[in-house]
Amino acid sequence: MALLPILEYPDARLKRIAAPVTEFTPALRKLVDDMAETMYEAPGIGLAATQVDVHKRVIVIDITKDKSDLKVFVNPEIVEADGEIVGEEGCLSVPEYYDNVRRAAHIKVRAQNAEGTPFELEATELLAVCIQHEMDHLKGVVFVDHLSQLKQMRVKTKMVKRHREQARR
Ligand code: GNR
Ligand code: NI
Repeated sequence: MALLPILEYPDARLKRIAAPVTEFTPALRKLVDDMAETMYEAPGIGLAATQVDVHKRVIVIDITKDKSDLKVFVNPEIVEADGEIVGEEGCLSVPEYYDNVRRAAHIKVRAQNAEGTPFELEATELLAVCIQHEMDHLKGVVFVDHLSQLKQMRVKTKMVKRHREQARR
């Protein structure tokens, strides 16, 4: 297993569109393992391959406190969505910034696991929010892209400052 570096906003690579996974190989298993380790270490409740500069449709999620329910979604598609929920989101690619985002309250997702076996899952609340947040990453969308232009400018300024300070250390 290995920890993978996480891209930070406004890195242009976070805008890339992930390609569908076509081959379920040991390399895919390793990617999933490394992404899970990276998510747990961060710590975060989800991670999209885009965030570790791998532009494939792969997501890992575990919203439990005790790391007891790792969910892997390969080639996820939302097949049903209804209702609205507004919740505060954060992102490992936008450290130390949190803001409210509107999402569908209830979704049905169709995906494959790391072995390629298809499954469907219904989700509400935090799990639904997290799946939508991760699926946005696969489309090159970061949660701050849902905020006003003014807020986006402020977040960019804050991140550029953060990266400048990191470079001086
Ligand atoms: O760790 C994370 N927490 C979180 C909280 C509210 C809504 C979404 C998330 S996902 C985030 C990890 C991350 O950046 N995934 O892409
Ligand atoms: Ni994120």
